[in-house]
Amino acid sequence: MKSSRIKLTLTVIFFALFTSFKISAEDGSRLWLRADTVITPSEVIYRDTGDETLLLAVEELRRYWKGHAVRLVISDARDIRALTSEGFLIEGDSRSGVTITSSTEAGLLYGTHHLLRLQVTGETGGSITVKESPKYALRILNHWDNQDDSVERGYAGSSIWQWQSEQDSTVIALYRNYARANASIGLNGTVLNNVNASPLILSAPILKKVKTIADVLRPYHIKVYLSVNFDSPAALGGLPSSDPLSKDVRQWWKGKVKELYTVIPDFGGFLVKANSEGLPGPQDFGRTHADGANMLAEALAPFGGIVMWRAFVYNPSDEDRAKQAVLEFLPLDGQFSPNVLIQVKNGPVDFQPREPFSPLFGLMKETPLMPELQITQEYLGQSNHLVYLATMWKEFFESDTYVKGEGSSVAEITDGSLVPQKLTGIAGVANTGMDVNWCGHHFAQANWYAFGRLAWNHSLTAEEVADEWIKQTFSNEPDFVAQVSTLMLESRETAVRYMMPLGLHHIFAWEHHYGPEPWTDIPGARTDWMPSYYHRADAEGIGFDRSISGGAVEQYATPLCEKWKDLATCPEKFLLWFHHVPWDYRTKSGKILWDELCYHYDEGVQEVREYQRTWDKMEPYVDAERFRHVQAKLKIQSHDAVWWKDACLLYFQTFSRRIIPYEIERPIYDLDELIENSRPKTVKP
Ligand code: GCV
Repeated sequence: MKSSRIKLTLTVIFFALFTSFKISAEDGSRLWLRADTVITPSEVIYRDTGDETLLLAVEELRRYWKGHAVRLVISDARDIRALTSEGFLIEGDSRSGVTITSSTEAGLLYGTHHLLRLQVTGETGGSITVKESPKYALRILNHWDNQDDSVERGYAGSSIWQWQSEQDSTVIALYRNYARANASIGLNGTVLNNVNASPLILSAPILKKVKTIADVLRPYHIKVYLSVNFDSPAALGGLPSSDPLSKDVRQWWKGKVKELYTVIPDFGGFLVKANSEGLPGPQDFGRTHADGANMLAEALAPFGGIVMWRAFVYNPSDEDRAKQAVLEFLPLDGQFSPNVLIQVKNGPVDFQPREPFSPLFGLMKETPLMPELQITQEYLGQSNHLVYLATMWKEFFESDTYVKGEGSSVAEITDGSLVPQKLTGIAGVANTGMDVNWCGHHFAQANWYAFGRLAWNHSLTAEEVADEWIKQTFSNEPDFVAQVSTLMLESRETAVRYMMPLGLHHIFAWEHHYGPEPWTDIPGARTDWMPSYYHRADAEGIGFDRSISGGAVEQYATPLCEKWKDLATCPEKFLLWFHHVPWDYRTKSGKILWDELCYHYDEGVQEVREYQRTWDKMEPYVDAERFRHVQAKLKIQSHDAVWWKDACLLYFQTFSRRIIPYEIERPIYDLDELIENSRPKTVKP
């Protein structure tokens, strides 16, 4: 038996046990769903139509609701009609009874989870009135899982779909737990496989497995989607080409889609990465992204399916990589079929610890855009660093694009509230795997949680989401909540400080994206994968000058473009993103740039050490197992922060030729040794 299978079996046994009686071990497998089952279930009043989603809501309430009776009502009364079909109204009082009303069973399930969340977080004391609809219609996880069970940029073990194993009761139970977790945070879709898709995903044996997954997820109101390889007609179907304008190719896709809907009647649609990082696409046949997307859209439309076509495209060329998505997609605005969304990463490069928003948001006015966020921490310490991403996502949602005047935030543009959209959606690259705690780091669960909560309601604050998560996952103890919440809320800025302060970006080891390698320059490899392409350090200064005429800054609307173009008004968090800045440039603090950089790196290091001290004080509030696990991870993070600081400062010092301006701590590592080894020998993740 493979070790992941053994782990899976143990996890499932664990799940089975905790639903029947309280156990004290805490390995994180229960996620934020840790409420104890009630001994005497409350009354749940509902009309039994046999609907599976409704019955799930009933079961949740019977198991976990501690208040008076709950009534579940399907209604299309006027106040309910004002909600979207997944919306709900909760009214009542936990002592005299609560009613959850929605126009659909899915809404009742979401309302149920909302009510239970209020109970665990201690907010069901008085009368309750909550009326909610999700901000985005499609709230989807993207799994970068491969059929061999590996996960691209996955740091929590092998694929939870367990493609290589039989889908026995153990595997099915795991799917169920996954679906329940997603439903509890308001998600409603999942793309099962990697965007670097194998054509085999559409082969009959795999579709059989996909059907099983879809059947398990359906009652939880989670639709299944697949990433497809654009060359499937040739690679899988044996056609001479995959040209989207070929009649045979179109027919092949129609046949395949029909086959899919025969087995999965509510199949969601396709996610496509095309003509990107070496993958096939319509441009291989002299066609456009619109030709490719519309061909698939035509096949899916009769069944209500959609296409999510990714805008993550760049080619090795003289054009700045940050500009390329706009150059390729803006000319196609208005040419996409109504059931196509363009899925756009939050920033114009690639999920960096900090990026300005992608300028496609706002520029593409005739096409629904679906933000793509990355929950898995590819560039943020993977599953070793504690980095709470809600603050980063809030920064993105709240970014003002100015395309409709001041107050045109990315969130309001994409959710259809400012500019009506035919479709609205948001995607998050999942961080789940077969690790017993699902995400590798207990605190990485918070990012899965936060993605769901913000996809449902992006106007929640990062703090509100953190508090909810802490209370459900760990403890309601006010001191614990306050201290851990502060730590989480600062953690992203800390990571920016010790990794890439002041707008630096993409200076990672180019293969694994874990640690710093600002020096890497591999002859013959793509320049736009090399750190030197991004930091451009030289004797004069550092940073990527995107403020030149025709530079990436010009893809932003007035007044952002002018503000960011001018070194004096560019926010310092984006300084080296948009400008090549002299080492002796005076920053707002009065320090020269070199010193400012040095202090940022050091602050990052000191902050992680502070997190270690804070966490050590939390021992009384946390079970020993999770306490030690987080403590060990923080130790790695603390080492890594020093590694980042030393590697970057010692390397950039070879250009700046200035001294590190403090005595707090001299570099621990040696530059030659760092360059020789991809990571310091002392640290084992
Ligand atoms: C799935 C980055 C990642 C790749 C990823 C790609 C994408 O380049 O490093 O692993 O591929 O983005 O989003 O398509």
